[in-house]
Amino acid sequence: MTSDSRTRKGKTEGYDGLVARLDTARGAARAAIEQAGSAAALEEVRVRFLGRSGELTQVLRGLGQVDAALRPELGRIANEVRAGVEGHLTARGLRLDAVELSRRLEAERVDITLPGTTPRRGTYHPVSLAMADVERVFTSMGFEVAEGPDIETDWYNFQALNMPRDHPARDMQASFYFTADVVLRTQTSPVQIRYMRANTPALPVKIIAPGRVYRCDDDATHSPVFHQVEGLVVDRGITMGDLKGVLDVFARELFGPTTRTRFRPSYFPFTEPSAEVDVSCTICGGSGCRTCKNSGWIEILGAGLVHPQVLRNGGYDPEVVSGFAFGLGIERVAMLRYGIADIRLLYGGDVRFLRQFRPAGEGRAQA
Ligand code: 2U9
Repeated sequence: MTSDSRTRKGKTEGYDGLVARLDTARGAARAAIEQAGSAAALEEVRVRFLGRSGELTQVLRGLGQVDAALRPELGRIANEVRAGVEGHLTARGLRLDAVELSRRLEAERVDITLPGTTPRRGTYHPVSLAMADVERVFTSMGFEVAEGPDIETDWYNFQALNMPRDHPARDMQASFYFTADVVLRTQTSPVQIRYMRANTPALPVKIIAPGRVYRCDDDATHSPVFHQVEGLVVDRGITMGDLKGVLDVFARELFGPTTRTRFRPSYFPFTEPSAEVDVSCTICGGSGCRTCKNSGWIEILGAGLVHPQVLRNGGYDPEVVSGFAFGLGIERVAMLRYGIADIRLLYGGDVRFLRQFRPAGEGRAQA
């Protein structure tokens, strides 16, 4: 036997042996694939046969030993086996996925016939409801909403409104001071001063200033923190008649179309003349009851024509323009509207009280 024929024979045996090994590997792979019961097990099978040191890969490595003439045929067979194994792996994988999906669908089945849990809805605070109502009425008459800081300087809160440091009117607004010059605003009037100074000489000024105010007061009808809406109109030729017209519309819109108003003379340092404004009793309509203390009237607003010096402090010339202003406490509106006797109920945080008011976005309050 020549060395050449020995080599040739070896290579020929290599060919047959490799074909046999391919066939065995194909059968073994098919059996292992069918037995794999999970995606992880299937992956192990893939590595075992097709991985870097897998059985099929080993056989393919042996290809180099084979007679060059036989190599293409052997390569074709090897590729066919590999493609077959890959096809089996894919098909088995898809079946396992389907089985897993139906297992999960079964395990996670939702009983859609069960009644759901209704989310508990919040309610608006009665002060927010009253505030929104008051804002709605004035904005419908063309008023713009202006805002400003809760912490004010003494000048904006008092001096610009004709209340110098020793003025007795300051006693009616016992205040929280940070320093001699910095104070928690006792009314929203500084917002209107700021607005005028920022916009002068533009006309008309027609704004409401809603917001939180602070006074050193605490009893059944006074809270140290409460809410006001103040209004200001400045233009050429504004009169007390304009003020009466606006507040009449306001009262009817807020308390109903039969509501009447009554103006009584009063005094405020920032308005001249000044008035206290009553509405016919919202409970008895004017015949007299407990709420109106048998007078038929309920005081709801303060108002007047803006004092010339206050106009000047806002940057407007009182020889050219005039204005009216008014103010009301929102807690008082809420208490009247919902029959609340003690202001402290509004700030006690008792949900049994608060839940009585209408849920967000629903009809009127159930007072
Ligand atoms: C400027 C000029 C004048 C606002 C006004 C009142 C009368 C008033 C009270 C009502 C109940 C305060 O919450 S309350 O205690 N307010 O009586 N407020 S006139 O006058 C202004 C405001 C701004 C520049």
